[in-house]
Amino acid sequence: MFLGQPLPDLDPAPGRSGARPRLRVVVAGEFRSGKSSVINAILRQPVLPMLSRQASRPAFLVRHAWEGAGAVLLHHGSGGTEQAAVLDETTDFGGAGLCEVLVKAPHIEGVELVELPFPCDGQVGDEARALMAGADLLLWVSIASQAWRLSEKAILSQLPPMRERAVIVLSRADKLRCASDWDRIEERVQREAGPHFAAVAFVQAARETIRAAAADDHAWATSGGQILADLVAERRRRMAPETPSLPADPPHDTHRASRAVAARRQEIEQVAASLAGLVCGGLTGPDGGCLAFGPERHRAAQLAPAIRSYIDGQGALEAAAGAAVEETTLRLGPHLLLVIRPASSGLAFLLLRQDRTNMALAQTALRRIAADGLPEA
Ligand SMILES: Nc1nc2c(ncn2[C@@H]2O[C@H](COP(=O)(O)OP(=O)(O)OP(=O)(O)O)[C@@H](O)[C@H]2O)c(=O)[nH]1
Ligand SMILES: [Mg+2]
Repeated sequence: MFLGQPLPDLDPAPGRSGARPRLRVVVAGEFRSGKSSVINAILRQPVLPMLSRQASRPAFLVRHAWEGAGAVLLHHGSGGTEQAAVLDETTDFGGAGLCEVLVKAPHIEGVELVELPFPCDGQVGDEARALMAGADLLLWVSIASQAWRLSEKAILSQLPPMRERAVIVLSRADKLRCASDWDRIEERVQREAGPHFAAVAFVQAARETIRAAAADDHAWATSGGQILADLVAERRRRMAPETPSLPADPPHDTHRASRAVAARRQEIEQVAASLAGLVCGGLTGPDGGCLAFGPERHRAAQLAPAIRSYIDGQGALEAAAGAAVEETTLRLGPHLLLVIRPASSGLAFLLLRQDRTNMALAQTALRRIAADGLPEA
Protein backbone atom coordinates (compact mmCIF):
# COMPACT_ATOMS: atom_id res chain seq x y z
CA MET A 1 0.00 0.00 0.00
CA PHE A 2 1.25 3.43 -0.86
CA LEU A 3 0.31 5.42 2.18
CA GLY A 4 1.03 3.79 5.47
CA GLN A 5 -2.21 5.00 7.00
CA PRO A 6 -5.64 5.98 5.72
CA LEU A 7 -6.02 9.69 5.14
CA PRO A 8 -8.77 11.34 7.14
CA ASP A 9 -10.20 14.55 5.65
CA LEU A 10 -8.24 14.10 2.48
CA ASP A 11 -10.52 12.39 0.06
CA PRO A 12 -9.90 12.31 -3.68
CA ALA A 13 -12.60 14.91 -4.24
CA PRO A 14 -11.24 17.77 -2.13
CA GLY A 15 -13.41 19.13 0.66
CA ARG A 16 -15.51 21.78 -0.96
CA SER A 17 -17.65 22.65 1.98
CA GLY A 18 -17.96 26.27 3.04
CA ALA A 19 -18.45 29.37 0.97
CA ARG A 20 -15.01 29.51 -0.61
CA PRO A 21 -13.40 26.22 -1.62
CA ARG A 22 -9.67 25.79 -1.29
CA LEU A 23 -7.49 25.14 -4.29
CA ARG A 24 -5.77 21.83 -3.71
CA VAL A 25 -2.19 21.73 -4.93
CA VAL A 26 -0.77 18.22 -4.72
CA VAL A 27 3.02 18.04 -4.61
CA ALA A 28 4.15 14.57 -5.59
CA GLY A 29 7.32 12.94 -6.83
CA GLU A 30 9.61 10.07 -6.10
CA PHE A 31 11.42 9.48 -2.83
CA ARG A 32 13.65 12.42 -1.84
CA SER A 33 12.97 14.28 -5.06
CA GLY A 34 12.49 17.57 -3.20
CA LYS A 35 8.73 17.75 -2.49
CA SER A 36 9.02 19.26 0.99
CA SER A 37 11.58 21.75 -0.28
CA VAL A 38 9.25 22.85 -3.08
CA ILE A 39 6.46 23.48 -0.58
CA ASN A 40 8.85 25.40 1.66
CA ALA A 41 10.00 27.45 -1.31
CA ILE A 42 6.40 28.35 -2.13
CA LEU A 43 5.74 29.19 1.51
CA ARG A 44 8.93 31.23 1.75
CA GLN A 45 9.76 29.57 5.06
CA PRO A 46 11.14 26.20 6.15
CA VAL A 47 7.90 24.65 7.41
CA LEU A 48 8.20 21.00 6.39
CA PRO A 49 11.17 19.08 7.77
CA MET A 50 13.30 16.65 5.77
CA LEU A 51 12.10 13.26 6.92
CA SER A 52 13.79 10.84 4.61
CA ARG A 53 15.13 8.76 7.48
CA GLN A 54 11.64 7.98 8.80
CA ALA A 55 10.20 4.82 7.32
CA SER A 56 6.60 5.87 7.88
CA ARG A 57 5.34 9.38 7.73
CA PRO A 58 1.98 11.00 7.05
CA ALA A 59 0.86 13.09 4.12
CA PHE A 60 1.18 16.79 4.89
CA LEU A 61 -1.42 19.45 4.30
CA VAL A 62 -0.21 23.03 4.76
CA ARG A 63 -2.54 26.01 4.69
CA HIS A 64 -2.62 29.64 5.67
CA ALA A 65 -4.34 30.72 8.87
CA TRP A 66 -4.34 34.14 10.50
CA GLU A 67 -5.18 32.57 13.83
CA GLY A 68 -3.62 29.41 15.15
CA ALA A 69 -0.60 29.61 12.86
CA GLY A 70 2.06 27.20 14.07
CA ALA A 71 -0.45 24.49 15.01
CA VAL A 72 0.43 20.95 13.92
CA LEU A 73 -2.59 18.64 13.88
CA LEU A 74 -2.23 14.89 13.58
CA HIS A 75 -5.31 13.29 12.06
CA HIS A 76 -5.76 9.58 12.52
CA GLY A 77 -7.68 7.23 10.28
CA SER A 78 -9.93 6.44 13.22
CA GLY A 79 -11.19 10.05 13.12
CA GLY A 80 -9.22 11.25 16.13
CA THR A 81 -7.06 14.35 16.03
CA GLU A 82 -4.27 15.37 18.37
CA GLN A 83 -1.89 18.26 18.40
CA ALA A 84 1.88 17.81 18.07
CA ALA A 85 4.12 20.15 20.00
CA VAL A 86 6.55 20.77 17.15
CA LEU A 87 7.15 19.80 13.58
CA ASP A 88 10.74 18.78 12.92
CA GLU A 89 12.88 15.75 12.16
CA THR A 90 12.12 14.33 15.62
CA THR A 91 8.32 14.57 15.56
CA ASP A 92 6.56 11.33 16.43
CA PHE A 93 3.54 11.15 14.13
CA GLY A 94 2.07 8.27 16.10
CA GLY A 95 0.77 6.53 13.00
CA ALA A 96 -1.31 9.53 11.87
CA GLY A 97 -2.30 9.45 8.20
CA LEU A 98 -2.40 13.20 7.77
CA CYS A 99 -0.45 16.00 9.40
CA GLU A 100 -2.14 19.38 8.95
CA VAL A 101 0.06 22.40 9.45
CA LEU A 102 -1.24 25.94 9.84
CA VAL A 103 1.14 28.72 8.81
CA LYS A 104 0.92 32.44 8.39
CA ALA A 105 1.37 32.78 4.62
CA PRO A 106 -1.34 35.10 3.26
CA HIS A 107 -0.01 34.73 -0.28
CA ILE A 108 -1.45 31.21 -0.33
CA GLU A 109 -4.78 32.09 1.27
CA GLY A 110 -7.49 29.80 -0.05
CA VAL A 111 -4.95 27.16 -1.06
CA GLU A 112 -3.91 23.86 0.49
CA LEU A 113 -0.53 22.42 -0.33
CA VAL A 114 -0.46 18.65 0.04
CA GLU A 115 2.71 16.56 0.05
CA LEU A 116 2.20 12.90 -0.71
CA PRO A 117 4.78 10.63 0.90
CA PHE A 118 6.41 8.35 -1.65
CA PRO A 119 8.14 5.23 -0.34
CA CYS A 120 11.62 4.36 -1.55
CA ASP A 121 10.39 1.19 -3.26
CA GLY A 122 8.43 3.41 -5.66
CA GLN A 123 5.12 1.56 -5.25
CA VAL A 124 2.19 3.91 -5.88
CA GLY A 125 -1.22 2.79 -4.74
CA ASP A 126 -4.78 3.64 -5.72
CA GLU A 127 -5.15 6.22 -3.00
CA ALA A 128 -2.15 8.23 -4.17
CA ARG A 129 -3.25 8.03 -7.78
CA ALA A 130 -6.70 9.28 -6.84
CA LEU A 131 -5.23 12.20 -4.90
CA MET A 132 -3.00 13.19 -7.79
CA ALA A 133 -5.80 12.82 -10.32
CA GLY A 134 -8.12 14.94 -8.15
CA ALA A 135 -5.66 17.79 -7.69
CA ASP A 136 -6.59 21.24 -8.89
CA LEU A 137 -2.91 21.58 -9.65
CA LEU A 138 -0.31 18.80 -9.62
CA LEU A 139 3.32 19.77 -9.07
CA TRP A 140 5.39 16.74 -10.00
CA VAL A 141 8.87 17.12 -8.52
CA SER A 142 11.85 15.50 -10.20
CA ILE A 143 15.58 16.00 -9.63
CA ALA A 144 16.81 18.14 -12.53
CA SER A 145 19.98 16.19 -13.27
CA GLN A 146 18.09 12.92 -13.76
CA ALA A 147 14.60 14.15 -14.51
CA TRP A 148 11.82 12.16 -16.12
CA ARG A 149 12.96 8.63 -15.52
CA LEU A 150 11.03 5.64 -16.77
CA SER A 151 9.67 5.06 -13.27
CA GLU A 152 8.17 8.56 -13.25
CA LYS A 153 6.66 8.10 -16.68
CA ALA A 154 5.08 4.86 -15.49
CA ILE A 155 3.36 6.68 -12.61
CA LEU A 156 2.11 9.62 -14.65
CA SER A 157 0.89 7.32 -17.40
CA GLN A 158 -1.53 5.78 -14.93
CA LEU A 159 -3.29 9.11 -14.33
CA PRO A 160 -6.17 10.41 -16.39
CA PRO A 161 -5.30 13.22 -18.84
CA MET A 162 -4.59 16.27 -16.65
CA ARG A 163 -1.94 18.11 -18.61
CA GLU A 164 -3.49 21.53 -18.14
CA ARG A 165 -3.43 20.97 -14.37
CA ALA A 166 0.10 19.61 -14.13
CA VAL A 167 3.54 21.20 -13.99
CA ILE A 168 6.86 19.35 -13.73
CA VAL A 169 9.16 21.00 -11.20
CA LEU A 170 12.86 20.28 -11.63
CA SER A 171 14.59 20.45 -8.26
CA ARG A 172 18.21 21.01 -7.25
CA ALA A 173 18.79 23.21 -10.30
CA ASP A 174 21.43 24.98 -8.18
CA LYS A 175 23.50 21.80 -8.52
CA LEU A 176 23.64 22.02 -12.32
CA ARG A 177 26.97 23.21 -13.63
CA CYS A 178 26.01 25.78 -16.24
CA ALA A 179 23.17 27.51 -18.03
CA SER A 180 23.46 25.21 -21.02
CA ASP A 181 22.61 22.29 -18.70
CA TRP A 182 19.36 24.05 -17.83
CA ASP A 183 18.53 24.47 -21.53
CA ARG A 184 19.46 20.91 -22.42
CA ILE A 185 17.42 19.42 -19.58
CA GLU A 186 14.47 21.67 -20.21
CA GLU A 187 14.41 20.78 -23.88
CA ARG A 188 14.59 17.06 -23.16
CA VAL A 189 11.91 17.18 -20.48
CA GLN A 190 9.73 19.34 -22.68
CA ARG A 191 10.08 16.83 -25.49
CA GLU A 192 9.68 13.65 -23.48
CA ALA A 193 7.29 14.72 -20.73
CA GLY A 194 5.39 17.35 -22.72
CA PRO A 195 2.26 15.18 -23.09
CA HIS A 196 1.87 15.14 -19.30
CA PHE A 197 2.74 18.70 -18.28
CA ALA A 198 1.69 22.16 -19.36
CA ALA A 199 4.95 23.68 -18.12
CA VAL A 200 8.42 23.02 -16.78
CA ALA A 201 9.74 24.99 -13.77
CA PHE A 202 13.12 24.91 -12.09
CA VAL A 203 13.71 25.32 -8.36
CA GLN A 204 16.86 26.01 -6.41
CA ALA A 205 15.46 25.26 -3.00
CA ALA A 206 18.52 24.58 -0.89
CA ARG A 207 17.79 25.12 2.81
CA GLU A 208 19.80 28.33 3.04
CA THR A 209 18.02 29.81 -0.01
CA ILE A 210 14.64 29.13 1.59
CA ARG A 211 15.74 30.70 4.84
CA ALA A 212 16.98 33.76 2.97
CA ALA A 213 13.74 33.98 0.96
CA ALA A 214 11.76 34.88 4.06
CA ALA A 215 13.10 38.42 4.04
CA ASP A 216 14.57 38.74 0.58
CA ASP A 217 12.46 38.98 -2.58
CA HIS A 218 15.44 38.25 -4.77
CA ALA A 219 16.23 35.03 -2.90
CA TRP A 220 12.58 34.01 -3.17
CA ALA A 221 12.63 34.59 -6.93
CA THR A 222 15.94 32.71 -7.22
CA SER A 223 14.55 29.74 -5.32
CA GLY A 224 11.78 29.36 -7.91
CA GLY A 225 9.23 29.52 -5.10
CA GLN A 226 7.84 32.86 -6.15
CA ILE A 227 6.94 31.82 -9.67
CA LEU A 228 5.19 28.72 -8.33
CA ALA A 229 3.38 30.79 -5.70
CA ASP A 230 2.23 33.15 -8.46
CA LEU A 231 0.98 30.24 -10.49
CA VAL A 232 -0.89 28.84 -7.49
CA ALA A 233 -2.41 32.24 -6.68
CA GLU A 234 -3.45 32.70 -10.27
CA ARG A 235 -5.20 29.32 -10.32
CA ARG A 236 -6.87 30.19 -7.01
CA ARG A 237 -8.20 33.48 -8.40
CA ARG A 238 -9.65 31.65 -11.37
CA MET A 239 -11.65 29.27 -9.19
CA ALA A 240 -12.91 32.00 -6.82
CA PRO A 241 -16.63 32.49 -7.41
CA GLU A 242 -16.31 36.28 -7.35
CA THR A 243 -13.54 36.33 -9.94
CA PRO A 244 -14.80 38.15 -13.03
CA SER A 245 -14.65 35.96 -16.08
CA LEU A 246 -12.03 36.56 -18.71
CA PRO A 247 -12.91 39.19 -21.28
CA ALA A 248 -14.96 37.80 -24.12
CA ASP A 249 -13.25 37.03 -27.41
CA PRO A 250 -13.09 39.99 -29.72
CA PRO A 251 -15.80 39.64 -32.39
CA HIS A 252 -13.08 39.29 -35.02
CA ASP A 253 -11.89 36.07 -33.42
CA THR A 254 -15.30 34.60 -32.79
CA HIS A 255 -16.40 35.08 -36.37
CA ARG A 256 -13.31 33.56 -37.85
CA ALA A 257 -12.88 30.68 -35.51
CA SER A 258 -13.10 27.33 -37.18
CA ARG A 259 -13.17 24.23 -35.05
CA ALA A 260 -9.43 23.78 -35.58
CA VAL A 261 -8.74 27.31 -34.44
CA ALA A 262 -10.96 26.84 -31.40
CA ALA A 263 -9.06 23.69 -30.49
CA ARG A 264 -5.77 25.51 -31.01
CA ARG A 265 -6.97 28.35 -28.81
CA GLN A 266 -7.74 25.90 -26.05
CA GLU A 267 -4.26 24.39 -26.28
CA ILE A 268 -2.62 27.79 -26.22
CA GLU A 269 -4.74 29.00 -23.31
CA GLN A 270 -3.56 25.96 -21.37
CA VAL A 271 0.06 26.84 -22.02
CA ALA A 272 -0.60 30.50 -21.22
CA ALA A 273 -2.44 29.66 -17.99
CA SER A 274 0.75 28.41 -16.43
CA LEU A 275 2.63 31.63 -17.18
CA ALA A 276 2.54 33.97 -14.24
CA GLY A 277 3.17 37.52 -15.40
CA LEU A 278 1.46 37.08 -18.77
CA VAL A 279 -0.47 40.18 -19.82
CA CYS A 280 -1.48 38.90 -23.22
CA GLY A 281 -0.17 37.01 -26.19
CA GLY A 282 -0.96 36.49 -29.83
CA LEU A 283 -0.39 34.10 -32.69
CA THR A 284 -0.90 35.51 -36.15
CA GLY A 285 -1.96 33.48 -39.14
CA PRO A 286 -0.99 33.66 -42.82
CA ASP A 287 -4.09 35.74 -43.58
CA GLY A 288 -3.21 38.36 -40.98
CA GLY A 289 -5.74 37.17 -38.37
CA CYS A 290 -4.60 37.03 -34.77
CA LEU A 291 -5.48 34.42 -32.16
CA ALA A 292 -5.28 36.48 -28.98
CA PHE A 293 -4.96 34.93 -25.52
CA GLY A 294 -4.14 35.72 -21.92
CA PRO A 295 -5.89 37.79 -19.25
CA GLU A 296 -5.82 41.01 -21.33
CA ARG A 297 -6.17 39.45 -24.72
CA HIS A 298 -7.92 42.49 -26.19
CA ARG A 299 -4.53 44.24 -26.05
CA ALA A 300 -2.98 41.55 -28.24
CA ALA A 301 -5.29 42.33 -31.14
CA GLN A 302 -4.07 45.95 -31.01
CA LEU A 303 -0.42 44.96 -30.70
CA ALA A 304 -0.33 42.45 -33.55
CA PRO A 305 -0.23 44.86 -36.56
CA ALA A 306 2.39 47.07 -34.89
CA ILE A 307 4.58 44.05 -34.14
CA ARG A 308 4.23 42.78 -37.68
CA SER A 309 5.46 46.03 -39.19
CA TYR A 310 8.29 46.18 -36.66
CA ILE A 311 9.42 42.66 -37.58
CA ASP A 312 9.08 43.35 -41.30
CA GLY A 313 11.76 45.98 -40.82
CA GLN A 314 14.24 43.37 -39.64
CA GLY A 315 14.77 42.00 -43.15
CA ALA A 316 17.75 44.30 -43.77
CA LEU A 317 19.28 43.27 -40.45
CA GLU A 318 18.95 39.60 -41.30
CA ALA A 319 20.44 40.14 -44.77
CA ALA A 320 23.41 42.00 -43.29
CA ALA A 321 23.98 39.41 -40.55
CA GLY A 322 23.39 36.47 -42.84
CA ALA A 323 21.15 34.81 -40.24
CA ALA A 324 17.46 34.86 -39.44
CA VAL A 325 16.19 36.60 -36.31
CA GLU A 326 15.06 33.80 -33.98
CA GLU A 327 13.61 35.83 -31.16
CA THR A 328 13.18 39.50 -30.40
CA THR A 329 12.78 40.91 -26.91
CA LEU A 330 11.72 44.50 -26.37
CA ARG A 331 11.61 46.22 -23.01
CA LEU A 332 8.58 48.51 -22.90
CA GLY A 333 8.80 50.92 -20.00
CA PRO A 334 10.16 49.69 -16.67
CA HIS A 335 7.94 46.63 -16.24
CA LEU A 336 6.89 45.15 -19.57
CA LEU A 337 8.70 42.80 -21.88
CA LEU A 338 7.52 41.90 -25.35
CA VAL A 339 8.98 38.66 -26.72
CA ILE A 340 8.40 37.83 -30.38
CA ARG A 341 9.20 34.71 -32.42
CA PRO A 342 8.50 33.85 -36.04
CA ALA A 343 5.82 31.15 -36.17
CA SER A 344 5.11 28.67 -38.91
CA SER A 345 2.01 30.70 -39.75
CA GLY A 346 3.17 34.26 -39.03
CA LEU A 347 4.50 35.30 -35.66
CA ALA A 348 3.89 34.61 -31.99
CA PHE A 349 4.38 37.03 -29.15
CA LEU A 350 3.97 37.38 -25.41
CA LEU A 351 3.59 40.62 -23.45
CA LEU A 352 4.90 39.94 -19.96
CA ARG A 353 5.22 41.69 -16.63
CA GLN A 354 8.93 41.40 -16.11
CA ASP A 355 8.86 41.31 -12.31
CA ARG A 356 6.51 38.32 -12.27
CA THR A 357 7.86 36.31 -15.16
CA ASN A 358 10.20 33.36 -15.25
CA MET A 359 11.80 34.03 -18.62
CA ALA A 360 12.90 30.44 -19.17
CA LEU A 361 9.30 29.30 -18.76
CA ALA A 362 7.97 32.07 -20.97
CA GLN A 363 10.46 31.38 -23.75
CA THR A 364 9.66 27.69 -23.70
CA ALA A 365 5.95 28.43 -23.90
CA LEU A 366 6.48 30.87 -26.76
CA ARG A 367 8.63 28.37 -28.65
CA ARG A 368 5.89 25.81 -28.34
CA ILE A 369 3.15 28.22 -29.42
CA ALA A 370 5.20 29.40 -32.40
CA ALA A 371 6.22 25.92 -33.53
CA ASP A 372 2.66 24.67 -33.97
CA GLY A 373 1.42 27.83 -35.69
CA LEU A 374 -2.18 28.66 -36.43
CA PRO A 375 -4.43 26.47 -38.55
CA GLU A 376 -6.34 28.14 -41.38
CA ALA A 377 -9.70 29.47 -40.23
N1 LIG B 1 20.68 22.18 -3.05
C1 LIG B 1 19.41 21.77 -3.09
N2 LIG B 1 19.00 20.80 -2.26
C2 LIG B 1 17.72 20.40 -2.33
C3 LIG B 1 16.78 20.98 -3.23
N3 LIG B 1 15.60 20.37 -3.09
C4 LIG B 1 15.77 19.44 -2.11
N4 LIG B 1 17.04 19.47 -1.66
C5 LIG B 1 17.63 18.59 -0.63
O1 LIG B 1 17.32 17.24 -0.96
C6 LIG B 1 16.99 16.50 0.21
C7 LIG B 1 15.57 15.93 0.07
O2 LIG B 1 14.66 17.01 -0.06
P1 LIG B 1 13.16 16.93 0.47
O3 LIG B 1 12.54 18.24 0.16
O4 LIG B 1 13.10 16.41 1.85
O5 LIG B 1 12.62 15.80 -0.52
P2 LIG B 1 11.23 15.01 -0.41
O6 LIG B 1 10.83 14.63 -1.79
O7 LIG B 1 10.25 15.80 0.39
O8 LIG B 1 11.73 13.74 0.38
P3 LIG B 1 10.79 12.59 1.02
O9 LIG B 1 9.58 13.27 1.61
O10 LIG B 1 11.69 11.97 2.03
O11 LIG B 1 10.45 11.65 -0.11
C8 LIG B 1 17.12 17.48 1.37
O12 LIG B 1 18.39 17.33 1.93
C9 LIG B 1 16.98 18.85 0.71
O13 LIG B 1 17.63 19.88 1.41
C10 LIG B 1 17.25 22.03 -4.11
O14 LIG B 1 16.53 22.57 -4.95
N5 LIG B 1 18.57 22.38 -3.98
MG1 LIG C 1 9.19 15.26 2.13
